[in-house]
Amino acid sequence: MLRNMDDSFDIYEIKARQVLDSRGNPTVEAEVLTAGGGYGHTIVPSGASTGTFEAVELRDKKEKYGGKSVLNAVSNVNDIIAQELIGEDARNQRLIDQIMLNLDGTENKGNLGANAILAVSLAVAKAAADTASLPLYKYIGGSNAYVMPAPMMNVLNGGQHAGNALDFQEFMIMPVGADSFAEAVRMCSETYQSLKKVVAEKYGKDAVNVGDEGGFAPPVKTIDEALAVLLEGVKKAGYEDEIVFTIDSAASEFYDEKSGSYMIAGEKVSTDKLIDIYKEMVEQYPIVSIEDPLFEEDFEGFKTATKELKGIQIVGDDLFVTNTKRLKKGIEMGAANSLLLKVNQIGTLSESIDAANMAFRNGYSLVVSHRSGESEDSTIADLAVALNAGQIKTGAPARGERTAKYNQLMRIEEELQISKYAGKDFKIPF
Ligand code: 2PG
Ligand code: MG
Repeated sequence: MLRNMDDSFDIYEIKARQVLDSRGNPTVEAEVLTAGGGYGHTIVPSGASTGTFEAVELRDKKEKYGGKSVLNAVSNVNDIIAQELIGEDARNQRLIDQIMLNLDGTENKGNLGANAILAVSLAVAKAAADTASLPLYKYIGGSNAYVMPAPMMNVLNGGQHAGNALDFQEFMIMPVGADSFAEAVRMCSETYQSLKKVVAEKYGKDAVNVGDEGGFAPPVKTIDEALAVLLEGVKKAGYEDEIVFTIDSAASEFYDEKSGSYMIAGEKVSTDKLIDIYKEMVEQYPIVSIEDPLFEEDFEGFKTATKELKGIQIVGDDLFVTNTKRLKKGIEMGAANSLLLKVNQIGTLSESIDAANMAFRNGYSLVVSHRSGESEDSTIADLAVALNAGQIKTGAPARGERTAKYNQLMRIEEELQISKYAGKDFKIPF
C-alpha cells in the first residue's frame, strides 16, 4: 500500500486516566501523541443540570467516589479505542470520530461512554494541531477571518448550581459596549467586584460565597430580586449602557411533570404564565437572551416563546443537547433561535461542528458553553473562535476553571491582532 508521504500525523499513543473536575468529582483525561511528536491533552467536563437526551456520561456506580468514578470509561480508552486508532492519521478527525461511533454502536454512546469518546476526539484534534504547529483555533477554523465571541459571564447563581432558593439557574452579563474581548473581560470583572459589594451590603458577608460557576449565590427569594441586585451591581460599576443581561432558566429543573406546571418560589405556574413573566422581565430589565425558558420536551412551548418574545434570543440547551436531530426538529418548527453548544452533550468534535453549521445555515445564533463541572482545560475557548460562534458562556470572571477559558481568549485576541469583537453592537439576527 502507498503510504502517505507524511507519517508525522499518525497517532502513536493514546492514554487516559481519571482526574478531578472543579466540583471534586472524577472525570476522564486523555493524552494523544503523534509520530511527529505532536501532543494533545484534554479533560472532559460534566454537567449538573443535564438534559435527558444528552449522550451518556459513563460512571462506574461502585462504592468509590460515591459511585462517580470513571474507571470504565478510562479503560474503554486505553484498552478499546486506543487499539483501533493507533496508526490513524490524526488529521482525519471525521474518520476517527466515526470509528469510535462504530465501536460504540449505540445511539447515545452508552457503551464506551461519551466521556471516553470526547476525551479522545478533542485530544486527537489538539495533537494534530500541535503536529502542524498551529494553534487549535486555526487548525479547526482554517483561514477564517475570526471574530472574538461576546462573553456571557454568570455572576449570580441559582438552581442546581447553588444552595439558595433562586429558581432560575444563571444570571449573566454581556458587555455590548466593549471594543475588544479584553475590554469585555475588564467590564465583567469590575462589575463582578461591584456586585460583590452590593451583595455583601444587602445580605451580609457570608452571602458572597460563590456557586459552582463562580457567581455569587446570595439568599435572594425571587427572580425579580436577583435581577434588581444584578442591575445595582452593573450601575455601581458604571456600565449601565455597556452591559446587557442574559438568563439561563434551566426550566427542566423546576418543571413538575405531574401537574404540567413550573414551580416558582413555591407556586405552580403554567407555561403561558411563565412566558408572561419573561415578557415582564424583558420589559423591565436589559435582557437580550433567555436559555431553556421552558422544559426540555416542550418544542411547542419554545415555538410560542420564540414568537412572543420577539427580538429576544431564545437558546436551546437541554432542548437540543447539541444534537442535529433535535436541532433539525426545532428549526423546522421555529422553536428557539439559538443553539447552545456543549461538546460533551454529543461526544465528538465532528458532531459538535455539524450542529454549529446546521445552526448557522438556518439563521440560528450559536453560544459555545462550558459545563458546571469544569477543569483547567480551555479547549472551548479555541472552539468558540474557530467556529466564529459570536458568543461564549463559561462562568464568572473568577475561579481557575472559568478564567482558564477567558484568559485563553485574551491570548488568542492578542495573537490575532485584527479580530473583531462580536459583542460590539450585538444584534440578534432575527
Ligand atoms: C447549563 C450548564 C452550564 P450544567 O445549564 O447551561 O452553565 O449547566 O453544566 O450543570 O448543565
Ligand atoms: Mg443551560
